[in-house]
Amino acid sequence: MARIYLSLGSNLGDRRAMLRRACELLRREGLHLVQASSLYETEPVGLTNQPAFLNAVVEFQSGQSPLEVLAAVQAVEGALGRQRSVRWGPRTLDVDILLYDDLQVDEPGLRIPHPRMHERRFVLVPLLEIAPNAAIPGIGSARACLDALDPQDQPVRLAGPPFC
Ligand code: GSY
Repeated sequence: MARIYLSLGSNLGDRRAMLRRACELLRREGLHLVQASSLYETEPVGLTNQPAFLNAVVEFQSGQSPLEVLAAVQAVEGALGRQRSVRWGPRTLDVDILLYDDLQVDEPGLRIPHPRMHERRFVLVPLLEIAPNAAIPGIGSARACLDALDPQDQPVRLAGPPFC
């Protein structure tokens, strides 16, 4: 069984319900929930002129391969009506595969670890809440990555842990 960390984000519609439902649907796709972080409200990164996000990180275990996990994630995003007309823009649901054991994957459509996770406070804060010793293969300790970021736009904890 692999240990898999997913990042969930939403900034359109009923954001909290969206993330909880995503968690439920991921379980139905055969991913076994191990633990979930708190729910955080975070300032948008990238395109800043858009609504605030809700973000969380969830740890799952699964015997599925990375590509099978990607298919499960995409099925859940599709089921929850992910709409993205603008790159970096608002979305009902975004699920990113952060870590899959200590594997490094670089295939069309799938890079693990997620290539920008080490510079995203909205990922690192919830990740470290449930995995304080997390390491990002090829980069180093997640804690050191967080400590290296500018201390601005701190995520605000809204609920949990766990949020789902
Ligand atoms: O890649 C995830 C989507 N996303 C987010 C997000 O989930 N949270 C925040 N705070 N900013 C974001 N910008 C993008 S793109």
